Amino acid sequence: MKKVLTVQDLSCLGKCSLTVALPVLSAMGHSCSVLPTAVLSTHTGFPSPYVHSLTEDILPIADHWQSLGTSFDAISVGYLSSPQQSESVEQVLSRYDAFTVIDPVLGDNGHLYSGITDEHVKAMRKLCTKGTVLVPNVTEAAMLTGLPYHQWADRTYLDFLMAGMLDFGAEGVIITGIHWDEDSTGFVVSDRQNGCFWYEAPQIPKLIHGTGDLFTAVLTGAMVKGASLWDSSVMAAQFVERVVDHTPKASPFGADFETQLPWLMKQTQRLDLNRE
Ligand code: PXL
Repeated sequence: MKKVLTVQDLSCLGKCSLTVALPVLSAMGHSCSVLPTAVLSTHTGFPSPYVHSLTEDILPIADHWQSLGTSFDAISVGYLSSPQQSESVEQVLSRYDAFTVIDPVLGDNGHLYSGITDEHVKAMRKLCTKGTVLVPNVTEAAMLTGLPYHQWADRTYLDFLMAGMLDFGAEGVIITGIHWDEDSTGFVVSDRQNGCFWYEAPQIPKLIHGTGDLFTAVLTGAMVKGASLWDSSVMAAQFVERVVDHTPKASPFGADFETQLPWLMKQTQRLDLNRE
């Protein structure tokens, strides 16, 4: 079993972050540990959530783990509730020789999430230099690279976004949530050896919270098993497509991903068989 640590918030209602990463990584057969960055009553897509940041708790938790001689094969980092947390998370990452996936959670659809400041964006730029793989959406890639946000992506624009993201030094970058046109969505992947690959699928017009977190969880779970960046991204995208398809309507309460865990387990078994 691979050991995976996931660093992100616990939003108590409205499935996202830890409440989706844990079940997904467990279903993929990984032993999962958590480092919560904050406890929120709901994610910040609901009005006025109660937010309790765990900024002061991150390092004491990591110190205890260090005294136990822990190790992780992979670490995934998601939502941080303050810019100061990026310093502590950076320190945690430096203690482990682990494959690191960073989803620089900052915003979507051209806007920062409620509570995310310019200082937070700056701190996230620094943290991004520590990732093996970065998984921003188009909005986050624009914020991080300082390029303007374009709702409709063309390949020249995405080439610029991708080049800017690769400048942070990661081995691979996936830019998610691309709107190619009214009817199609997808992502672009680039790793330094194999160049750029584009993925396109029919757009399902439903805004559902937490789909980016589901994508990153599956991607991390597949990559830590040794699957390529491209194969892992396709598996993650297909899982999210199925989940959105099986969620009855747009909802801030999150996606009905639970119904698709058997599919994910079957795909994971195929991955394991291919690698034997
Ligand atoms: O799904 C991204 C996310 C994670 N965590 C919190 C959020 C959001 C997006 O709104 O508010 C707390």
